[in-house]
Amino acid sequence: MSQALDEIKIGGLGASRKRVEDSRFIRGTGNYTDDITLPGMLHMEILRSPLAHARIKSIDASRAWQIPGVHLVLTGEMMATRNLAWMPTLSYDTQAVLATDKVRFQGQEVACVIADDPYIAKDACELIDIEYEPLPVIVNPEQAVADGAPVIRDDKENQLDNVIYDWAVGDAEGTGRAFAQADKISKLRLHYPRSHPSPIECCGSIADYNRSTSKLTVYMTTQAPHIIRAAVALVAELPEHMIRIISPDIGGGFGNKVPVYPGYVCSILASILLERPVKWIEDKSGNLISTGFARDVYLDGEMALRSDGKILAVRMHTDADHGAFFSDAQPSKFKIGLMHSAFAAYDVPVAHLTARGTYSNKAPGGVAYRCSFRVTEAMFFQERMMQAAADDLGMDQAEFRRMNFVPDEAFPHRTPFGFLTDSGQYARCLDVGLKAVGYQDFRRQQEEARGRGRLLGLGISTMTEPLGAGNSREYDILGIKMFDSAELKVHMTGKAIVRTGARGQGQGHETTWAQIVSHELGIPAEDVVVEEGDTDTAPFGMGTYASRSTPVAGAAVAMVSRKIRAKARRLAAHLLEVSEEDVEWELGRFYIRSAPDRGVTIQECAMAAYSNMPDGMEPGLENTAYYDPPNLTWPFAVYIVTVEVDPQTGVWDVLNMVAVDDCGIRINPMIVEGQIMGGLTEAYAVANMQFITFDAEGNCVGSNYMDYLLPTAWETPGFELHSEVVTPCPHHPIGAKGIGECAAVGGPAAFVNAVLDALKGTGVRNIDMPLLPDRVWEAITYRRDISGAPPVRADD
Ligand code: MCN
Ligand code: CUN
Repeated sequence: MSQALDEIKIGGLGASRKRVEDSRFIRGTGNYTDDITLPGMLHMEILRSPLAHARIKSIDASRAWQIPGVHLVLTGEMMATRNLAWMPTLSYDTQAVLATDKVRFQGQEVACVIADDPYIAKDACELIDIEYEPLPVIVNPEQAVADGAPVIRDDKENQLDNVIYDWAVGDAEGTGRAFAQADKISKLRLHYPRSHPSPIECCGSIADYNRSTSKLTVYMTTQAPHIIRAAVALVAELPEHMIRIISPDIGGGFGNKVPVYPGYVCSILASILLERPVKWIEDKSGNLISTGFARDVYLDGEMALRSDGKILAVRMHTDADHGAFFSDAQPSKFKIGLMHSAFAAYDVPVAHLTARGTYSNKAPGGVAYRCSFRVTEAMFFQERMMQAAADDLGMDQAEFRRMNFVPDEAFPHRTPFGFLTDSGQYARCLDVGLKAVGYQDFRRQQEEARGRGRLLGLGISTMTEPLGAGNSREYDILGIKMFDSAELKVHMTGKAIVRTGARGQGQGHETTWAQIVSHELGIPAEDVVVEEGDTDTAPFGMGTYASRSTPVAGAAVAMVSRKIRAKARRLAAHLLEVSEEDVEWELGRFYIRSAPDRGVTIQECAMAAYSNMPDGMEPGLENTAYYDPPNLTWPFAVYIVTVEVDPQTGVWDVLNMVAVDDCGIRINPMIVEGQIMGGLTEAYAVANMQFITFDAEGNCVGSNYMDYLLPTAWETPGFELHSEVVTPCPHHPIGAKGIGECAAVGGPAAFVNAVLDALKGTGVRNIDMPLLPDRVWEAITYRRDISGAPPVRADD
């Protein structure tokens, strides 16, 4: 008789285990970078540029040096003597650490003061005298390529204009032929505005250089500690084994903590120069105006359609505004990230995408804020185009999508831009969503309400997203191939520690990695501790972003557990005195095939690994696995929103929101739901209220949390989540796909589509996000098409 353990009871796959990390988070006993105090620690503050574009004529720091308690003032000139005034970016560009020649965006780092406390440092910053000569400012792609535009990156030898790249993918000729045969062509111009991840904890670091050991330890808010170690070794030319990067608890990452920021570099250099620990903690406005913006992409989209609704071809041109430095942290060889994941879920025979990236006098943009590298923009454009096309054809929104979906039996499917999607049940997800929202009923109500002057709307959005960067053939960061790792040490009493090369920022890795070990070995999840984020102890890995942890590091956890199980089987055979071939496995236990009640538990095997191993066997029960995924994982989701718009005020309320997510096997259903709710909340905020842009002088408008609103429980609508569609990932060891970003990626279009559906019949074609009430009202009342970022384009 089977004596297998009950997997849910021991906290294995599918158990909604409470998050173990929350015990410290909700008690306020987490250990964040700013909680760490080292003996003799000094504090660093950054002086930022008030101007968006100006030549630096002089910097005089003499008054700052005289303040008691000031230990060091760093300027670009001093950084230059160490070859550190500029640093390489992850996109093969360069970025100023501290400005030398010019400032190129408002908020750019110009100098740093290191002092006994942060207040002295801040006061001293204000005493640094800088003479600027203002230059003309560029705040959008149109201005960037206009005749006579000033060249922002005149520091680069061959950069004679503001264009970073011109990139194309797909089949231009074939697309042209398909457009020539179309019954209808549907066009749309859109802007996905800048948005900011705005994690609760800002960026920060404590660099601690110890001359007597030559060791540099840096505590920092990074999503990818090993990459930082490599960067410090290569850029600062320090020996890699003498660098230890530790990411303590992180108060939200959301992509904001992937890039390397000047503050990190300056604190490291300051610590080396002063031989004391130097702490830098970014303040809120510094974080909001200068670090890791996302999006800011314009689209010109066209769809060639047959009159029965079949999509014949898609043409897209995107203009991306990258700000002053091209510092996207994206590990693909593609210039505009994975923008060409657009239309992956639809059977589009041929497509062509051109993408141009330009510099502007704005903070560096292009961080992947809860999306795998431009996928958010891709899915938003796709789903807005789908809605416009259905409307142009006079077709039902749901029907139009269904008839163009890639069918279940067509996987693996080659997308029009060359990706290979792995699996999915798209139509089924749509059906579940439509049923949940009461689609036909709502359409009737909508008609009826319209008769009485009330505007109801329903928006559909779908998304599929390439999650899990690598594989190593196509993805690398500055030449380092993308893969990930896990190390598992099973102690003699059967308790274990697992470490990975990922680094969670709140996603629950400490809970879910233990569940994978549980599933593979039958060790109760509570007996497995998870540790991430210390380069001296964790195996080499590429960190956490692009929802790659489950697809890659999670897979490595499964694979290392299997290595451990293989060794345990040999130990079991030895304990049971039979040959290995006669040993069977069931959860938590090996037994003799011919005598099933004679068996040994995994814990007994663990003890034997240290006390009773067979002759010739290496002692211990530990191993490491590196996992190079064969493909990306492709989760799918359908989001449906219903709204009511008040035509008098432009205010819109969400009536209902239904989410159907298929991320394959769910390790922890509760955590997955938490991820989806978080993502939908962010999607709602971006669509409804978050407004951050730049005026003609390059001043950041909305650079505070009075204007850039963070959604609270008060304004966030309720979400109805559905989990009944499960398509296991065919190439992942436990069938899981990533989930961390899906809702933030697919969500925005559902809200916008719903509002525009409500306005159908008023002649309004488009309103770009955020759909603030005044913009909605303006569209209804006289504009019909509200596009672009408001202050810049208000006169067009
Ligand atoms: N999970 C699961 N079953 C699956 C898929 C995932 O149980 N089939 C669990 C995982 O084990 C993990 C969580 O869900 O605990 C998210 O897993 P995954 O989709 O692999 O994403 P990552 O762990 O790689 O997280 C990155 C992703 C990104 S890129 C952003 S941005 C984002 C997000 O996660 N930032 C977050 N969610 C966040 N959530 C919090 N609280 N804080 C952030 O900064
Ligand atoms: Cu895509 S933002 Mo997350 O990758 O850290």
